[in-house]
This record gives sequence, structure tokens and C-alpha cells, in this order.
Amino acid sequence: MNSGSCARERDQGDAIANVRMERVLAGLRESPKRIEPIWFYDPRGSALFERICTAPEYYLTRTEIGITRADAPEMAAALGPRVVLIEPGSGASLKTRLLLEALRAPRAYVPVDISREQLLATTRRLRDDFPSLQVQPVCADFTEAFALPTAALHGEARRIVYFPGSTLGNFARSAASDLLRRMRALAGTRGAVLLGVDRVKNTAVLERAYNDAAGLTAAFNLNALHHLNRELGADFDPTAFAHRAPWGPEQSRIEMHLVANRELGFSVGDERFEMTRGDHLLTEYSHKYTLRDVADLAHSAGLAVRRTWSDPQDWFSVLLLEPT
Ligand code: AVI
Repeated sequence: MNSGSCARERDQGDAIANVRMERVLAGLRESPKRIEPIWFYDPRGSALFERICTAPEYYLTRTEIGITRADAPEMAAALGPRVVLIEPGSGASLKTRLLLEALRAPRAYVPVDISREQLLATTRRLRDDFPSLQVQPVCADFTEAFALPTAALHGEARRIVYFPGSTLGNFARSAASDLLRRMRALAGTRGAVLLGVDRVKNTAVLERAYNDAAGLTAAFNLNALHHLNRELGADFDPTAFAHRAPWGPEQSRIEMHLVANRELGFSVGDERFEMTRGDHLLTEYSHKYTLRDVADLAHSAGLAVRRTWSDPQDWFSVLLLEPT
């Protein structure tokens, strides 16, 4: 590598850091102040999220795994043979393995993740465990446009976009609709989207899932401040904030907040912000859906619900969506 390319890489790195800083500042200038959920996820935040997924109160992961375990053969039959499975925000999911095991002669698996380390680790493990499967990782932020590897686009294989985990719920309605629309485009006219969503249910069950007794979700929420302090040189005092995650029935969502427990100030970049006791930072939405909501959302993105698989309590559903 010569000094010219080093300088270019440094300039690109600076440009990305500036964009990140500007997005954080824009969120903090809003009312209420907003921090994007991507700030939960540094290595500590990712480890906390893994622990949340097995917390007794957080029913989502084990319920979706249960559905996948029970219904993967039916899902595989509905998807058809020799598919290319594309998974935006892939992580290291057990659900994907259950699906891959059930699929008939899948052509390729394309995990898409922003974390290069996570992506490489997943790719290595899957190549070991599924030696005949082509694993073609894409390192990208799936909320932005990204290109598929040409091998995944070639041939007649049906493309299936797999989006489990109720991650769609973390997007506001219009952003969720845009994301589904992009997934439809990625799948193509003969393809499909296999989507996992969390269902509307008893408020106490929902609020418990985001206020676990061990304090994992609280630590996960506060981790956004530690992450911002380290990455952007902010000076939040995390001890001055408390985790709150109330259910909002009008918007059908859990809203994660960090509430100031005293009057305080903090700086990000050159900007100074003040909060009074009781003010909050909004860190995440987690929308919950009725089947009617999902059908409407899918419809807004040019997709129709073809199949639905749910657990016996109807707490979570996996839906097969196809272009209308
Ligand atoms: C990633 N996402 C689907 C999780 C959720 O349930 O909305 C993130 C999470 N936030 C708090 N606990 C888990």
C-alpha cells in the first residue's frame, strides 16, 4: 500500500466519522432527543443482546426458534428447492441453521452484516457445518442499498430474503415499508420474503420482556452512552440515566428510553446539550403487530402474505410474503 492510498483511506475514514457524528447530532437536536439503536451494538452490547435472547422474560427468540423447529419442513416446501437464501443483519442465528437444514439443496446462503468479524465467524462456521453450501458473505449496512454477489444473481435459483427476529419492528412504519420494498426488489419477481414478527399481546408480558429482572436490557440500553463516549468522545454520565421501556398502545410499540434522573449536560463534538430531570432520550422502537398490520405493511411494499406460521399462543409469527 502506498502513501497515496493510505491518505485516501484516512480521508474516507474521516468522512465516515463526520457523517456518523452529524447523524448523532441531528438526533440529539430533535425533541425528544434520539439516539439510533445501532449505538447499542459494540462487542459488549452484542454480548448483552445474546444474553437478552436467552433471558426468561424475553420470549421472542425462543418462540421463533420453536416455530422454526416445528414448521421448517413446511417452510422449506413452500420456498421450493435450490433457493438462494439472503439474510440481512445475519448475526449468528440458530434459526438460520434450522432453516438451512430443512431446505432442499439450497444453492447459496448470503449473510449480510455490518460487522466484518461477525460475518467472517458465521461464514467459517457455516462452511464447516454445511460443506456443500456456497456461503457468500456481504459486508454491508442492510438499511442502505447493497449489491448481491454475482453468483447469487445468476441462474434460475429463487431468491428468498430471510428477515427473522422481529427486527422489522425496530423501524418506524414508513421506514419498515421502504425496507420491505427493497427486500422485494432484492428477491425479484419470482422470489419471496420470509419474515419474523412479534405479535401484539398482553401489556405485562411485553413490558417484562424489555424490563428483565437481571437488568440485561437496562445495561444494553445504557451501553449506547458508553459506546458514544468511546467512539465519538462524548461525555455522557451513564449513572445519571435510568432505563425505561413502556408499552405505547397508540403506536403499538415498546419505546426504549433513557431518562435523566437529575438536571444534567453533556457534549458531543463541539455541541453542548442540557436535560432536566425526567427528560428522556429515545433509543429504540420495537413495534408489535397484529396479522392485519403485517398484511397492510406488506401490501404497502407490494407484497402479499401467502403463508403464516405461529406458536400455539400466537405470540410470534413467521410469514411468507410474495410480490403481488
Ligand atoms: C433486535 N430487536 C428485534 C430487539 C427487539 O426486541 O426489538 C432489540 C432489543 N431491544 C431490547 N431488547 C431487545
